[in-house]
Amino acid sequence: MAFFSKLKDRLFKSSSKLEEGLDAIVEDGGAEEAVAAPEPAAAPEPAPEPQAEKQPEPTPDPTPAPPPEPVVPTPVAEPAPQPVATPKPAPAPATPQPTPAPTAKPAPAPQPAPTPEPAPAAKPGLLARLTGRTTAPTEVKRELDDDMLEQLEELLITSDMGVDTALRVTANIAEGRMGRRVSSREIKELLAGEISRIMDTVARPMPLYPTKPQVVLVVGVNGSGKTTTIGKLASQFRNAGKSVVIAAGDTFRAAAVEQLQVWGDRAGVPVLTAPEGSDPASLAFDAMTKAEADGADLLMIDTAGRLQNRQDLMEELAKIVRVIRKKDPDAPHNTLLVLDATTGQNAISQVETFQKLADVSGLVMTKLDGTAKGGILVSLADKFGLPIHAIGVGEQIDDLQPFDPEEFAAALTGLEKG
Ligand SMILES: Nc1nc2c(ncn2[C@@H]2O[C@H](COP(=O)(O)OP(=O)(O)OP(=O)(O)O)[C@@H](O)[C@H]2O)c(=O)[nH]1
Ligand SMILES: [Mg+2]
Repeated sequence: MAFFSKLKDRLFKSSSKLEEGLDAIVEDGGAEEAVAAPEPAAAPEPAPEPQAEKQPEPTPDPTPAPPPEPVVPTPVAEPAPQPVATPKPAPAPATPQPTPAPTAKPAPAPQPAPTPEPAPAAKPGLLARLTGRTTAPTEVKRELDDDMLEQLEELLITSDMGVDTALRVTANIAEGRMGRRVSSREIKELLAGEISRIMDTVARPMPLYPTKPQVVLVVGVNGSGKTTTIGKLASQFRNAGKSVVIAAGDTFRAAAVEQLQVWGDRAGVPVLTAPEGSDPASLAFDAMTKAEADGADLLMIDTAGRLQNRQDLMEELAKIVRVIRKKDPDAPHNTLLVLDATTGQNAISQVETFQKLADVSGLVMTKLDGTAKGGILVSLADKFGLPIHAIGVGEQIDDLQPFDPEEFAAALTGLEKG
């Protein structure tokens, strides 16, 4: 319950955009029908006649949005040690509960003025409206045809799902259903099913190994959320009973060290620093030595944000990796690439670039709150298959959640569970 409503709440921009788009597609060319017993597939009908003047019927779900609930921090990975190189299976997420209709129904898309020709199908609805009784609930359905599929593809592409993924998802939805009349809820369910199928294989928490210290190198372009994510992760690992050390490998900016120290204080984790402008690789080496001496479970190394076109910075990252390997040839044991969801399709080229430079082992997608580009995650999962360890849904310490494909798909499509 808590998890789903929070994600839905946070993903509001994405979901409302997709949700509204899907509703509009079904409305556009759809016709209101009485909600009947499950229809037999494909009752081929002539082009649906515009019906007598209709007021958009309010759907009977004016449930107010639930109040924001306190965050339940869920460790991204389980503390129990695992044999090296065996990724842990996902820990059971805080059992999400179906949450009823958190959003108001968006206004239906404007419809062309219909001709006042009474359609036979409208009878019960019309009667009900005249008598003020709503004995026969109705819903809009549209025939799944090429036009509708094209609109669906476009919508998915604008939600940053990427052309290839959008085409494949749409084709899967179409398969065996052409000519069938579908409601917007059905389309949302089909879409959510496709999305969660793609995402299922990549939803994996960061694996933990018995190695001490397990070195976690955190990389990404400027401002993607590396430092914040380290703070959040350190806090979760610490709560799960791990001893954590953070190395402020961003020696590029003095403010970066201060920022990390603030996060270290919040998480209750020591932060190792070096003077501004000093060599981050030698800081990383010193941090390894210290973490070893302290018997720390995890060493998280923050790095300076780098532009993909800054060759010197990119080389610096490679040097950090070389140097820590002198201490432990298997390090870093995890290389997390932090991506900002608001950058949309640009995330694709970031993954490609960082994969060349470092052995990226998993992704964290930040800023999924407040973006209309949540579809990028589907595109990344489809294209690279890299594990998605966690998602950032806010700036606070608890705003990092394990990635749950079903919840994500439901939140993204605006599917109301329950
Ligand atoms: N809304 C939201 N903001 C986030 C999230 N994660 C990080 N931020 C914000 O994004 C901004 C940049 O985050 P940082 O953690 O400093 O990013 P960084 O990658 O370390 O940046 P550089 O060190 O400059 O490369 C900060 O204002 C964070 O509060 C998130 O999940 N949601
Ligand atoms: Mg930073």
